Amino acid sequence: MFGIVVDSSCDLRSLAPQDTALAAYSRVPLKLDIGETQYVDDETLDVDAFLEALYAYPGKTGSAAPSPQEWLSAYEKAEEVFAITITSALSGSYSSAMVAAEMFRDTRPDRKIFLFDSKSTGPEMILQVRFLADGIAAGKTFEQLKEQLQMYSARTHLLFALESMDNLVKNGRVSKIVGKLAGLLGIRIVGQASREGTLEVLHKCRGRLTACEKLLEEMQGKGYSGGRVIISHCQQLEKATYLKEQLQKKWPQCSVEILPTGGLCSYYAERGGLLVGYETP
Ligand code: X90
Repeated sequence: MFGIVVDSSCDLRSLAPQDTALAAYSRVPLKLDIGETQYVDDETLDVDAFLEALYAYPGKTGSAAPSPQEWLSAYEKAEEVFAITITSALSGSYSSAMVAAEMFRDTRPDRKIFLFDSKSTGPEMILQVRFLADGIAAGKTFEQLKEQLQMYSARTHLLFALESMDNLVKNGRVSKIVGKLAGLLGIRIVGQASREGTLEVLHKCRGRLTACEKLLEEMQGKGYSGGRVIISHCQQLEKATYLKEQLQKKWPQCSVEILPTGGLCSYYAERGGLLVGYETP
């Protein structure tokens, strides 16, 4: 059995029904802290209630990466394992997954594991999961998939539009100077996951639709031409839908999937945030 293991920064809660028999999909949860209360970012987390509690709380909040033990238990569920993590530039999730991979290789020499740093998060990770699921369905081997995933990831990208960067700044994931930009009323930040897996600001936008227009412009500028798109949104379905419509106007055949952000991406992208994962040829 193949295993696809991600951390909960990947917003996909489960595989498509036709793929569940082909691969065991596990999502290793990060933890979210609002004061003394800890929320486990798994499929049972009520994200809307979590956001309510978050914005009502004046004190310290934060996140924590999964432990190696949690990664290891997920690896154990399959024989040939692909593990994909949130960018190692912003989280300790990859290091934990790496420690676990070493333990897995020691204790299960008969099995296989490939650990991959997505240098990204959210919907770009979903593209990579879908790529693996499609490859498994097509009968590819572990070795083929390992090589092809690395090639594929050069063609996947992540853009985002954020209305606030408070939680990113407070937790030291972006510099205060960068974060200040998003604090101003009505200013939205459009940016991308850089090649190194850091958060890179591209534009400061004012106005309701400008951020969406900028996202579309960026995608085209980077060579988007009708490939697969996945949009995750934090209470921003309207704009996600608008973006989908604009994409389908220009590329009627393109596949655009919309889904809500999980706990981790909701915490950092915040209310109104949009994350866009897309493929280029
Ligand atoms: O280990 C931990 O506690 C988790 C830390 C995660 C920090 C960053 C999460 C970003 C989530 C925000 C916009 C997209 C930024 C993409 C940069 C690669 C989403």
